Amino acid sequence: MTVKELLQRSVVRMDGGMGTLLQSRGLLPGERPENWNLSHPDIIRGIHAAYLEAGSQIITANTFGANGLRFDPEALPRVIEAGIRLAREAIAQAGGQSPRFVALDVGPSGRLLKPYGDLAFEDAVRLFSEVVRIGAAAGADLVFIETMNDSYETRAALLAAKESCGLPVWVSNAYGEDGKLMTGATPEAMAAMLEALGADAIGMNCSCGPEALVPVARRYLRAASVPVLLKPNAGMPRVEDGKTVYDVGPDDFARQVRDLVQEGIRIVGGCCGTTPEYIAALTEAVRPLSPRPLPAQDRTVVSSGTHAVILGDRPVLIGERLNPTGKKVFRQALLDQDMGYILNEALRQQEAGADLLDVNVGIPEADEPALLRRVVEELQAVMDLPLCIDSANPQALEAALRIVNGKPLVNSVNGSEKSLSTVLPLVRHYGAAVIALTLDEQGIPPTADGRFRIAERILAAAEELGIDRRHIVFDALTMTVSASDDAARVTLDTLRMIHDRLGCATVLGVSNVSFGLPRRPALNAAFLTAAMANGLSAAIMNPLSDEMMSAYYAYVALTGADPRCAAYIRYASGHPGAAPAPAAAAPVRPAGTDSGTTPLRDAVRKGLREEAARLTRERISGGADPLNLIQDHLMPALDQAGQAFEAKTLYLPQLMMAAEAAEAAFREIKAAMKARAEAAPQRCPVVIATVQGDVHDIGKNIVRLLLENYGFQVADLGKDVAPRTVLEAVQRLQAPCCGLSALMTTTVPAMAETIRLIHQEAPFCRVIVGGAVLTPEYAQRIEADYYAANAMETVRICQNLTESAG
Ligand code: THG
Repeated sequence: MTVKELLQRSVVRMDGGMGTLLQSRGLLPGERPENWNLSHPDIIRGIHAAYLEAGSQIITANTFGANGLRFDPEALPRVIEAGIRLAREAIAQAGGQSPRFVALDVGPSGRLLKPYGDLAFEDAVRLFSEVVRIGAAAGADLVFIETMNDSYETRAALLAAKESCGLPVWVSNAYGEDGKLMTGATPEAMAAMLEALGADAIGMNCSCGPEALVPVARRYLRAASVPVLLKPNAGMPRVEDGKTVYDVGPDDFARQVRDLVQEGIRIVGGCCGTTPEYIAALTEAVRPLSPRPLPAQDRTVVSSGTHAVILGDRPVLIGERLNPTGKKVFRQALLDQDMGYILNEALRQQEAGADLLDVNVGIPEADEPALLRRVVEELQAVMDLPLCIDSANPQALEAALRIVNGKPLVNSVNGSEKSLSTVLPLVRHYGAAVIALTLDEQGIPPTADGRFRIAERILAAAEELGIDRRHIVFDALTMTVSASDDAARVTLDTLRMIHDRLGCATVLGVSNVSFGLPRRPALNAAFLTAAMANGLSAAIMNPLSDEMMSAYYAYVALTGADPRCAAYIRYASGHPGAAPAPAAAAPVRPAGTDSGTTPLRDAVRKGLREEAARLTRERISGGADPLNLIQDHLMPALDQAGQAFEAKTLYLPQLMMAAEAAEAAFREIKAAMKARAEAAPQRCPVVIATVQGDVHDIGKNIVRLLLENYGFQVADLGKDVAPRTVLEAVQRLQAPCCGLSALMTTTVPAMAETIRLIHQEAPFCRVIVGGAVLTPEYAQRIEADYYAANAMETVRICQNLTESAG
C-alpha cells in the first residue's frame, strides 16, 4: 500500500512530539536534536518504536531542523540519512501486518525571508531542495513540511519539495491565537496557495491544544479539497518553575481531536508535549471512525501572503493602474525604476478598494523578466493584495511566478496552441489561477458562440494538464462600442453563456468599452453594471474612478451582497473611491503632534523606503534640523505602526517594512549629522543592544545616533544579542548605563533575563529599556532601572546618570 492509498481509505495516525521527549531524555538546551541520530541512535529508534506501539501509521524522522544553515555539507546528509534509517529500522523491528510509513520532517529554516529577513526566496528553495533530495534518496515515503509560521517560507519549502522529488507532500502551519500565521496569513490564504501548488494534505500543528485550534480547523475544512491534518500541542505551553508544562491530558486530547475527525479531519497526531501515551489514547479514539468524504470545492480563490480573495461571491475589483499603456508617467517610472511612484500607485488603488492589483511592466526598452520580478517583490513588501501578473512574455511570467507570495492570477492564456502549451504548464507548476482570453490564432470571434467554443477548448486543455476548472477565469473580451454597435452585447452574451453553462469565473477589462468616445466613465460604469448582472466575477478597472466605484458599490448593495449596505454607506460617506489628494497637497499637522500624518510619516508607516529617503533628503536640503526629523516624523510614524501592530490592524511584515523605511530615512539623517557628532565632546561609554530574538533594530539605531550626537561613546552590539554578550560588554567597558530595546512581546523575557544578569554581575550599571511593545509598567515588572519612551528620553537619562556619577 502507498501513502496515498492509506490516506484515501482511512483516518491516518501520525506520531506525537519528538523534541519534548528528547529533552526529557537529556537533550540540552542549544544542542541540535538531529545530532542524536548519530550520537544516540538507540534513543531515537526507541521513541519511534514507542509511537509505533501506540498505533502511529506514519512516523516522522528526527530531521526537523536538519538544513544547510545548521549543518555543514558533510554532516547534513549523514544526519538526514541516519534519521530516515532509524525510523525505517523501528518499523522493521515492530513487525506487524499494517502498513507503516516514514516521513521526512522539514521544519522552518530558522531565518526570516527577505524583505523582512535576510534569506532570499531562491536561497530558501535551494536550502529545502537539498534536504528533500537527501531525504528522498534515503528512502522517505513522504515529505512532511511542518510548524511553518510564514506563508512565503512555506511556499519555498513546498515548491522545493515538488521540484525535488515525486513523493507526496503534506504541509502543516503553526497558527497563533489570533488564527493567523506570524506573518499574517489566514487559513484560507494558506489553503488556496498550498492546494494550487500541489500539496497532498494541508493543515495545522503546534501552537496550542486541540480545543484552541477548533476555529482554525473548521476554516481549513471549509476551504480545502485535499485531506486536512491536525497535530496540536498537549495544550498551551506554560512556564512553571522554569519548566514548560502542558495542561491537556491524553484522554482529553484524544477526545478533542476525535471530535474534529468527526467534522472531517483526516490526518491526526500530536506536537509539543504529546507522548506515546497521547497517541495510544488517540488511536483508540479514532480507530473506529471512517474518514468523511472530501468536499468538492468550486470557488475560484486567489491569495496574497496574508489573505484569500474569492472571485464571484461578489464581483471583485482588479486595479488596472500598474500598466504603461496610455500612461506616460508610469512608463517613465518604469524606465527610471522609480519604485516610489509605482508603490504609491499600488497603495492608492488598495486604499480605494481594489481587491487585486494587475501588474504589467511591458515596455520594449526594459528587461521584462527582471523588471516584473523586481516590481512584484517590491509590491508584496509594502501591500498585501493578491496580484494579477500581466505579461505576454512567458519568461517574465515565470520570473514573477517563482517569487510571488500566495496564489496569483496570471493574465493571461488564450486559445492558441502556442499560448496553451507555454502558459498552462507555468500555471500548474507555480500554483496560480489564470485568465483565459476567448481568442485564438484566428483572432477574436465576432459572436458569443465563437468565443464560447474557444472557452470550452481552453477548459479541456487545462483539465488535461490537471488544472481544475475552478482555477480558470474566462475573459469574454471587451471591445469598444464606438467601432461596432453590438460589441458590448456580444461580450455580455459571452459572459452569460460561460457563467451559466461552464459555471466558471469571468473577468473583463471594463474600460476598453468606451475607447474613442467622450465621457468614458459614464459608459464604463453602465457597462460594468450590465456585466455584473450577466455574471461577471472580476472587473479590471480603475478603482480611483468615482463613477465606476459608485456603480460597483450600488450594484453590490442592490443584489444583497453587501450586508446592511455597510460597504455602500462607507463608500458614500467617505468617498474612498475619489482620487486622494496628491502627497504634496496632503494636510500637514504642526510638527510634534503624535497623531496625524505628514508625507514623511506616511512613507514610513507604509514601508516606502525610497520615498522616505527622498522626502528626508528634501527636508534636510530645505533646511530642516535632522534631529527634529527624527522626533517629529520617524518616531511618531514608528509609534503609529507599533500601535497598529499591537491592535492587529497591521502585521509583522508591514511593521518590518515600516522599520526599513525609517531606517532608509535615518541613513540620510545620519549622513547629514556626521560632521556634528565628530565635533561634540567625548562622554562616558554606553552599551546598547536589541535583545535576543528581536530581528529589527531601527529604534535602537535612532538611540545610537542621538547618543553619539550628545557625545557618548556608544558600543552598539546590534540586534538579537544574547544576555551574556550584553553583560560582557558592560563589564569590559565599565559602562554606567546600558540601553536595551525590544520590538516584539515575545522577546520581553529575553530582556528580563538580560536585566537580571546585569544587576547581578555588573551592579554599577543602570539599565534603560524601550521599544515598541514596552510600557512603564512592564519595564517596572521586569525590574529595569529606567523606562524611556523615546530616543531623546534615553539621552536625558544617560546625561543625568553620568553627570551625577561624574
Ligand atoms: N482583459 C485582460 N487584461 C487586460 C485587459 C482586458 N489588461 C489591460 C486592459 N485590458 C485593462 N487595463 C487597462 C489599463 C490601463 C488603461 C486601460 C485599461 C488606461 N486607460 C486610459 C486610456 O486608455 O488612455 C488611461 C487613463 C488613465 O490615465 O487612467 O490606461 O480587457 N485580461
